[in-house]
Amino acid sequence: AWKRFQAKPFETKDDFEKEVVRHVETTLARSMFNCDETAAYAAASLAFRDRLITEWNKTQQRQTFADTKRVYYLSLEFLMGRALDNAMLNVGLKDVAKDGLGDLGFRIEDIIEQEHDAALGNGGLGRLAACFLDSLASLSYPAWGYGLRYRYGIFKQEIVDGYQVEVPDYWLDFNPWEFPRHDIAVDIQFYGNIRKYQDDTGKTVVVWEGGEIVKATAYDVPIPGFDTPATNNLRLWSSKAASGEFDFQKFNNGDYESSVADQQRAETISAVLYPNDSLDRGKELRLKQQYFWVAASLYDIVRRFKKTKRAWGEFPDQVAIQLNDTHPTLAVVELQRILIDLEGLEWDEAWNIVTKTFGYTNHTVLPEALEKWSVPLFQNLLPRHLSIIYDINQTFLQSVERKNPGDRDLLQRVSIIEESQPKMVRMAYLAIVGSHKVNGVAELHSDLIKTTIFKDFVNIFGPDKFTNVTNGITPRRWLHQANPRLSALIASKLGGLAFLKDLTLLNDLEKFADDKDFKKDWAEIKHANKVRLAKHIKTTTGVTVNPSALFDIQVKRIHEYKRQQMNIFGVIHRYLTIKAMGAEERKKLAPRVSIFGGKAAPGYWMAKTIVHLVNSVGAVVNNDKDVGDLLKVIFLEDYNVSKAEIIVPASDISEHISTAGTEASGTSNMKFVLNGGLIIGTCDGANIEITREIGAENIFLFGNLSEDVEDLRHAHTYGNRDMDADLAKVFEAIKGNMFGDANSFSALVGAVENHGDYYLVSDDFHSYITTQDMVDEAYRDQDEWVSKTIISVARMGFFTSDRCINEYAESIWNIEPLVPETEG
Ligand code: DL6
Repeated sequence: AWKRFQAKPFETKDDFEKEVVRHVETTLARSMFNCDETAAYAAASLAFRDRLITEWNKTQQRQTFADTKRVYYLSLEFLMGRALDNAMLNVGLKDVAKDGLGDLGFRIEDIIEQEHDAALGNGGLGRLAACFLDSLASLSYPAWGYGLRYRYGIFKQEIVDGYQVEVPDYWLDFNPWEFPRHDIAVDIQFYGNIRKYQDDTGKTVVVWEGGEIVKATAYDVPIPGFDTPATNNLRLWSSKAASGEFDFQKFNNGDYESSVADQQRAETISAVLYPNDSLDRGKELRLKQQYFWVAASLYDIVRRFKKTKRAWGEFPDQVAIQLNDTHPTLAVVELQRILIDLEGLEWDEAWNIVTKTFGYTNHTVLPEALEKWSVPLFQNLLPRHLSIIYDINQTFLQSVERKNPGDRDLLQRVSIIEESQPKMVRMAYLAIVGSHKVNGVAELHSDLIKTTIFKDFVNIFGPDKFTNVTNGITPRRWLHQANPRLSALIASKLGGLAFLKDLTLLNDLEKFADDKDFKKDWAEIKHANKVRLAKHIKTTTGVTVNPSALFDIQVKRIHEYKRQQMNIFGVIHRYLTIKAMGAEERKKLAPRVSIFGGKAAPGYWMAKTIVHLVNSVGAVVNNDKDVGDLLKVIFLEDYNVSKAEIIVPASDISEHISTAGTEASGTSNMKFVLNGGLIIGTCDGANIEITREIGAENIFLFGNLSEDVEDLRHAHTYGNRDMDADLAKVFEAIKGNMFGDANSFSALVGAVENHGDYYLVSDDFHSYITTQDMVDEAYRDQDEWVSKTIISVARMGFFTSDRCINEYAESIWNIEPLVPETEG
């Protein structure tokens, strides 16, 4: 009977309007007479959230009844961006919402703009997780994401006098997209001691007792699939004091401050996202976050499994858990602890279940990013887990020893415990030993991890344990949402939006690469996107840029390995070249706008110096009347997902210029090409596969190859070396205070001149600037350029995150989609 009363999702404009009005008047307790854009955003979001929750409930019921295997994606970062636009598009009701909001007196664009980005991530790793959630739902895979509900996401970046200043990102003031689940709370233990005793049967029992308890409460975020009712769940944990309240005794005694201390200490755990994307600092709070999150998630996963009343041996048939980098590796230990300490399984049986359950994705070869935790810190915070890690290590090393008798070096190299002072737990090794599959995120990267950092493990476990899943991006957000006009133009030629779910259909666009009318429309859309970005630049920086100039964009986290310093040195070289040119020569130059954006980790001084140099160069160049429109240099403040949606569709060329072998994959390279921009890049990460797919004639590759990097570095250290002549002139200009006090930039120059040039800036500089000249040359032939961009888009089908998810599902998780009956 209850089915008759089930909520019915709105489908029409009138029903949508009714829902908006209902939410304004009841949920928000406001009158429609004073409904401003903030309230309209809130009400529209709540209307869509209700709609998603109805489908979310059905999806969960369907999965429970089907009793099917689920995948759990454990990621400390989910860089989701905005939800309203995405929800409207994924359920196919954006036009309905647009008309409905129009009737109520609002422009949909203004309403979308009200939303605060959910910025629970640093960069590539977190955004990949967000794309994966979209694909998992769109493909109807039974899947959950598990993460932390940070009160403060990645900091907001302000540029003050050319310097980066960090401002807290308090994004939770009003978040209509989350559902607090006060009924789902888990007690998480820290510190304490372990006690061993023998039970009546003589079996050794270990108990972890004492210490402190913190409560994890769940907040659910519905994840709508595109063009399917399937709606998955992202569960984010928030920390609270276990008692839930402050200490009344202390309060009554007038000790107000310390009465809330426990509560505050507990809440600190989920308070902030650590802002480092490629550096491990080994802080206790970070380890606390990691354990808090994996323990709560595993409790939830195990509870769900136990409801099925299956035998433990069936756990890996019902549950796949993917470790997004090493951050959730403690889950391996926690599951082993649950099985042996709480469920009474024997070690080997438990370990067999654990290793069949987990898969581990590596996202970097940078040594400074590989997590290690000091043993004393571990011992204090998680004593039982440390003892289990020792047991895992012992069993593992014994098996290595059996196969490689007497090779003590090998044992030391692969030990999960590093014999340093203090001893350290190597989390990547623990993740490898505890998983049945390990994957890198692009072909070159997956090859490199097998031949460098994880080489010994390939010999021990055999090559089959190591695999590659090249990254991808969701075309729903990164084409349809970010570039609606291009998506519509493509749809008009391909007979609809089916390409958004099968991106290889883009192939058919290739036949329009020489179609005059199509090319005109294509170019007009690019120009309109550049006009939109130019407006954004004007509003945020005050600088006027010419939308007909070549837009050259590098937006990503600021890091020496990504080489924004090489880009700005190249810009200075261009500036000096222009200054030295006569009027006739200048006429031949394509005007260029060099656009940078990205955050530097707050403690990463070199990266902050790069930001400062870009701004200082901009201050000089943009005010040099002699140069005018020929060159402008822009730094866009506070790069984030919603800004990327404006920036990415507006590029002519984008830069992906990491030192070969350092960028695991990159994903913005894919976004830019999919939006009709060409790229200049090194033979690194996914650039290599992009080249293979779109053709070498459609990409500007330059620089040394990864196999030469080691020799070059060796030569820097031990040989005589001449600085690239053009780069030397750039350095002279910097040292001559052309861009302000040279001392501010001496570390950047010194890193190349005197400190080994680890990132090979000088080695690659000549080929970089000559390739940039080729870009100028190619851009002059607009007709040919537009054809290249169309052909490139047509060949980007491989880089959808749907393809990645299907690969993970088949080769790592062994799960099947559970397609709702309403779908084909
Ligand atoms: O796999 C997603 C993304 C890759 O595309 C980037 O190349 C890689 O740098 C990034 N890795 C991280 C984590 N650590 N580091 N460095 O964000 O992952």
